[in-house]
Amino acid sequence: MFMERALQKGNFRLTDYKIYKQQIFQLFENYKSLRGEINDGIDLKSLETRIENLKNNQFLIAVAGEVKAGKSTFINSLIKEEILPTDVLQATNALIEIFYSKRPYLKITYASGKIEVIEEEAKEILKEKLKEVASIPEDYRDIPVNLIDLYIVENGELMMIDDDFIKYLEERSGIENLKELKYKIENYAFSRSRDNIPVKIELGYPFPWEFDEIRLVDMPGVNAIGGIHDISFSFLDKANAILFIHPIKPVESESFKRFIASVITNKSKENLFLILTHSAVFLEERERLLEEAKRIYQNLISPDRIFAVDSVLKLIYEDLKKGKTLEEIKKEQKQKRKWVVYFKDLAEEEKLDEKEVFIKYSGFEELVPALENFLVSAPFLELLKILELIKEGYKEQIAIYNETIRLLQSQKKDREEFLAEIERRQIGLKKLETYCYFVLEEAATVFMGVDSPIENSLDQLKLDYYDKFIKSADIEELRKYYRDAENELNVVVQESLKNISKFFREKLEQVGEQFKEEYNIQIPKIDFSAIEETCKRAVAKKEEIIKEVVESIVENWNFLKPWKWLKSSRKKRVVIGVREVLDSEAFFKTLKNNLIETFIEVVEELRDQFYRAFEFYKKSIGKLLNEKRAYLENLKKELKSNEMIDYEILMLQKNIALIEKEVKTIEEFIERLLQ
Ligand SMILES: Nc1nc2c(ncn2[C@@H]2O[C@H](COP(=O)(O)OP(=O)(O)OP(=O)(O)O)[C@@H](O)[C@H]2O)c(=O)[nH]1
Ligand SMILES: [Mg+2]
Repeated sequence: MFMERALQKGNFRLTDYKIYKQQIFQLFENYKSLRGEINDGIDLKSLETRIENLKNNQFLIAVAGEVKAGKSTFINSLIKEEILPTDVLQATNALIEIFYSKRPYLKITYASGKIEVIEEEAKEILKEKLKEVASIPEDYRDIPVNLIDLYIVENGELMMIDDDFIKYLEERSGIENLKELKYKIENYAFSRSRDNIPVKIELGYPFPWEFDEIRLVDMPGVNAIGGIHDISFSFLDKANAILFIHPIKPVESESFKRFIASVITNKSKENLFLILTHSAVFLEERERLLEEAKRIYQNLISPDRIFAVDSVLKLIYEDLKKGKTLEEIKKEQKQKRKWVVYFKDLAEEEKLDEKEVFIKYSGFEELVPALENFLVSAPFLELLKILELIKEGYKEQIAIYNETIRLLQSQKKDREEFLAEIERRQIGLKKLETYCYFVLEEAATVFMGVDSPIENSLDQLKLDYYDKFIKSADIEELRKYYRDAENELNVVVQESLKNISKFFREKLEQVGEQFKEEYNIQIPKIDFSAIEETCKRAVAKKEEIIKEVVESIVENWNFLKPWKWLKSSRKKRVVIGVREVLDSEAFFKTLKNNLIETFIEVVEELRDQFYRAFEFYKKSIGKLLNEKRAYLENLKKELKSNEMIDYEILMLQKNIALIEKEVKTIEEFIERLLQ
């Protein structure tokens, strides 16, 4: 496709995207009014949905990485506001969503359901509050606070810490000798309750990063041994971009490898960036380390997705832009002090001005455009597709008007001749309809049945994932594979629909030539993209069911209470006593089996849905042909005076002129986008 190719070299910025988006809304309004009641083959409903989706489009950026990698500092430097607390340990279950809001506010949802909202407060107050609820005192760094919190979320307050519980914590966290820290565990656990464990933190702030469509998520740190929690997983799964933050030294990162291998889905890998932070600390080695990272990870992530940055330099740059002097910055914050001193010297050496040196060495000048380009290239492609569709509609409108003009002219010349002409076309259409049914029959034998490509893909998928489910070593892997399977199912559906459309399109084109000569009729345009959308939606019903299942797993993805999951989302009741509950192996086995069963059911039902969607093609084509026949029938019935005919022709020509002007605008627009 030329569009995809043109977009690859793209250099799209979010600001351009916003402008173009606005323009396309206007073009669509024009299209709707010009089109009027005429059916140009473009499915207006489906086009409208696509426009709506563009309107509501949001970009979700997930920022993940190990504890203390510099996630919060990175986000602050990106949004140009030091609002997230840094240098405090982010509570393991508390992820913070940040988005643009004219009025600052902070909303905290606790496990008990209690909601706290702070509005219209100064930055410092929001920051303090965030620190209070979303972080864990450094003292508790050596105990598995996340597991304790999770237990309380599920079971309510802990009344007593016994040996069994400590043993359980040891097993789950991989931390040894927790017994010695019993007092600390007690101190922590007794201070926690559902009322003070946050499950969702949302921060709206008027940060001066221009893009109100962006939502950033500051994720709790992942660690090398364990993976991530389910809330984090669901965010990663939804994210348009995932930024994995890692200090530039040492470049080799076990957590990153594990993150790719068994945490994120295959689909999410396509959205992954590796951001190496603290690059000012190793300024001399920076290039070498960056190259090394590109080499080490070459099989995991494309080199143009790896960046070296220094968030603190970027923060100093933003301070300077806000009018602060280096002296002031130096005094204000200890952590910036030495960089101010060092880079001031460097600026003199390199004859750069103050601002230049900080932004240059921050690395953000490379990262931000690349990130923006990545985020908006998919919506840009959608913009182009919509423009092409509208253009196609217009072209069809012009064809219809021209056909009508010709008919009107012949009506004026010789009425007998005119009637004969219409009848000929009607016969042609009737034949066309019969022919379409032949095509449909042919399609049915190609696309349905035991040996069809769809059946083969579905069977293969079932086999592949059966194997993966069986072999997965822990719940995390199982979760990833289940999502992978779901995504792949989706791909099978989309590919198959595309193939069916292609089949019809080619067949109809062939036959179109023939009919044009013989009957002087144009085959009506069929909006295959809309048919595909509709079918996808019909099939997607199945997908929602998949989602429900996954969500019920996610929600109850808790080793402490496996029976809850088994009861709530499966019909089968598995009774496991409290003791056995801690026997996670048994739980894992049961979970695996249930998952496999569910998956196979899902595939089977999807198949049915898919065949039903196929019927839809039949209906759509039949409907179009009928409409066209009725239109000719009407022309035949109406008796018109010559003046009336002249007037109508004039109006039609006027319409054509208007449409042609609009087509030209669209063509210029497309050209600009592809530049
Ligand atoms: N020089 C330099 N220091 C950085 C950079 N990024 C973070 N830091 C420092 O590293 C420390 C930890 O940064 P945070 O942003 O709190 O790290 P985090 O990943 O959010 O940590 P957790 O939320 O606890 O997992 C802070 O003292 C930051 O000032 C960087 O790019 N360059
Ligand atoms: Mg943090």
